[in-house]
Order: sequence, then structure tokens, then C-alpha cells
Amino acid sequence: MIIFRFMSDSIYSLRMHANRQGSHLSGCERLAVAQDLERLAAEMVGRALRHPRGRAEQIRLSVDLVPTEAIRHGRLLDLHTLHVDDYRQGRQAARQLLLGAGVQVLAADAAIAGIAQGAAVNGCSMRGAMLVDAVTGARLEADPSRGVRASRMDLTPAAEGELRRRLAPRGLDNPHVREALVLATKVLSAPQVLAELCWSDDPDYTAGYVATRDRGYVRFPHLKPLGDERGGRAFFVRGAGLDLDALSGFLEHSVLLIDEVGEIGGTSIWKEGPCAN
Ligand code: WAQ
Ligand code: MG
Repeated sequence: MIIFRFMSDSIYSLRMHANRQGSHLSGCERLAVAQDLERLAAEMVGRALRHPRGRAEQIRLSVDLVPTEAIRHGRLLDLHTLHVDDYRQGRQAARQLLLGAGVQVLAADAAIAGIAQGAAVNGCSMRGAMLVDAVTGARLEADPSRGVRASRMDLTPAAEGELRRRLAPRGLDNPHVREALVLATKVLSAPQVLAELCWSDDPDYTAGYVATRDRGYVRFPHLKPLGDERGGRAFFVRGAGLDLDALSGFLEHSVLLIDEVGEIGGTSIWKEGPCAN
């Protein structure tokens, strides 16, 4: 196991959330040692001020010391890309992967439609993710305009270096990919979650993914048309017997420090039908 940096270092959770015109603009979460906090905080503020959807009007930063005994370690999900010609085909492929993971048609279609029309009630982006019952498609999160945020997860510096070395030759070493892969790994570490669906709310970033335990993180270059500001996330859960508070608490508060990188695979062409499952 790779150690964080020095065994004795305290680790902090650093979280940023920015709003513009009353709705979610940008968010970011990292785990860091004290020496790195100022640099990372400045980077996060910069990101919120130079967001492709406009300049933040309100930026909140939270810094919390994480008790060392609370830290879990883990391995990143494997990643590969399924080539699709356009976003319609991308959504069809994403739907097929969700069905393969045990998500019912009703639930997959409701989530895709929900993200496509702007997941928050006012048609804007939600700050967090929808929690979707994988059988009925019902929205389960306590506050549907906020959603559930996954936070307190990151890579160790050594694992981050290794990930970047593996992503770079495939042209994928960018913050969208790195952060989404870390987030999906934490989300799928909750046993109640069957799958995640995501595409970005940044107008210039059309890619998205489906993450499942069996297939890992499967990215699609197109899940929305270029220029569209609507994006979001859905976490599909087993609704029967679900303890909602426990799951939300796990996603928001449990600490996951990833110290092992998974496989970074290449691109294959999506083909409709059972062979793609
Ligand atoms: N927890 C829950 N939901 C979140 C979180 C979080 N920590 N962060 C963002 N979201 C939700 C929120 O509704 C955003 O509007 C939406 O996800 C999209 O966030 O090429 O860039 O940061 O492999 O815009 C995925 C594809 C990119 C990367 C995802 O998401 C690739 C992306 P964004
Ligand atoms: Mg975004």
C-alpha cells in the first residue's frame, strides 16, 4: 500500500461550492495535507471565477480535519471508452449498460430524461445527484433541488501521478475525467448503489459515463449536444429496505483515499444488442 505522503501527516477535507444567479455553478472536493491546502484553495476559487458557464457570485470553501482512523483506502474503477457517433446513440448505449446492471427500463429512462431536461426543479443544474430507485424510478433524495453530494474522496499523490501517466497517452488526462473517476469509485463503494449515470453541465464538455461494479467506468464521448448547459448525475439504488440517511451520510461524509489505480483501457465501438452488455 502506498502511504499518503508521511504517515504522520494530518489530512483535511477541502470542499468548494459556487453559485451564480441563485443556482449551482461549480463544486470540487479534495483530500489534502496541510501544506497543500492554500494552493488547492486558490485553484478552486480560480475555477469558480473562470467557469465556462459564467463567473461565480458566491463561493463557499470548507476545510475539515479528517480523523485518521476514519480513512478507508481503495482502488479506482477500471476505465474504458465506448465510441458512439452522437449523443442520441450515446444515451442509447448508456441505457443499455444501465439495464445490464439491473436498473429497470422505467428508472433508466426517467433518469436520462431528468438529466436531459435539467435535473433541478427550475431546469438548472443540481448541486448534487439524484438518488433514483432502480426499480420504480422514484426520486428518493430528501431535497430534490440540491440532491446528494459525494465528497471526501481523493487519490493519494502517488496514485494521482500514476493515473495521469496512464491517461495521458489516451488524451484523457483532464480534471473532468480524473475527478469523475474518483467520484464514481466512491459512489460504487456503497453496496446499496447499483450504478451511476453522469454527464457534465459544462457546455463545452459533451462526454459522460455509466459506472457499474461489473464493468467499471464506461465513458461515452457524447451524451449531450455541444453547447448544452444541462447535465447531472443519477445514483441508482436498491430502494427496498433502503436507509436513506445512512446512504446519504456515507456518500457525503465517509472518507475514501484511493491508493491504487485501476486499468485504463482503450476505445471500443459500441454495438447495439446483447453483445454490448
Ligand atoms: N456529488 C454528486 N453530484 C455531483 C457532484 C458530487 N460531488 N459534483 C457534481 N455533481 C453533479 C451536479 O449535478 C453537476 O451539475 C453534475 O454532476 C455534473 O458535474 O470524459 O464534468 O462537474 O470521462 O460538470 C464526466 C465525463 C464529466 C468525464 C463529468 O461533471 C470523462 C463532469 P460536472
Ligand atoms: Mg460542471
